[in-house]
Amino acid sequence: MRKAELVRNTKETRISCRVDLDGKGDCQLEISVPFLAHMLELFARFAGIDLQVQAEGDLEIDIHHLNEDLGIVLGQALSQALGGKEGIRRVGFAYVPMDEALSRVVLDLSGRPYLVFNVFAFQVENQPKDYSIEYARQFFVSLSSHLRANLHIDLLRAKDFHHAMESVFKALGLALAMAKEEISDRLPSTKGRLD
Ligand SMILES: [Mn+2]
Repeated sequence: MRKAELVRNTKETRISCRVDLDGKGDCQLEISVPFLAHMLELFARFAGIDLQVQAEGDLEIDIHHLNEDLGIVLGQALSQALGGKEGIRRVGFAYVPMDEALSRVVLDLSGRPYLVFNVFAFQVENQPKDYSIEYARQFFVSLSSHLRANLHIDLLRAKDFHHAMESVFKALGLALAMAKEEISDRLPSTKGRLD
């Protein structure tokens, strides 16, 4: 059963998360950053994982803590659900467009956290006040660190911010769908462990 359940409460945020890697992409998200909830719903659907998240935090300051901590909790939950990673493909990649925007995400569930994030504010227009390219970068720093994954995110072209972010989160989901697939009975490492 590739499932995990996590609760993380701090003085800044309160987050609970349940994930089923072999689900159907069903989501129940109560996240007080609606834009990020929308992106995580797309991610889960494209990844084929069931995701339940309840998250609230000190938004009277700004979304910084909740955004970062959501990346931490989601990364930890996915990592826990992946377990020993026996039999998975381990690497996944995807290109996903959204109208004029096109993103490529390449993911290796290697146990070695490393983020390459080639998404830049100058590439997009219509950045909303409540989210930004920099917030997205901080979310993916947390996610890659706690998923212990090598994550390369490239926004190849775009104009509209919302389209750009949708293409990134969908491509991440599709890359994870490929990487988490169980294709053998062996650990996908010549080293003998993935941590
Ligand atoms: Mn949308």
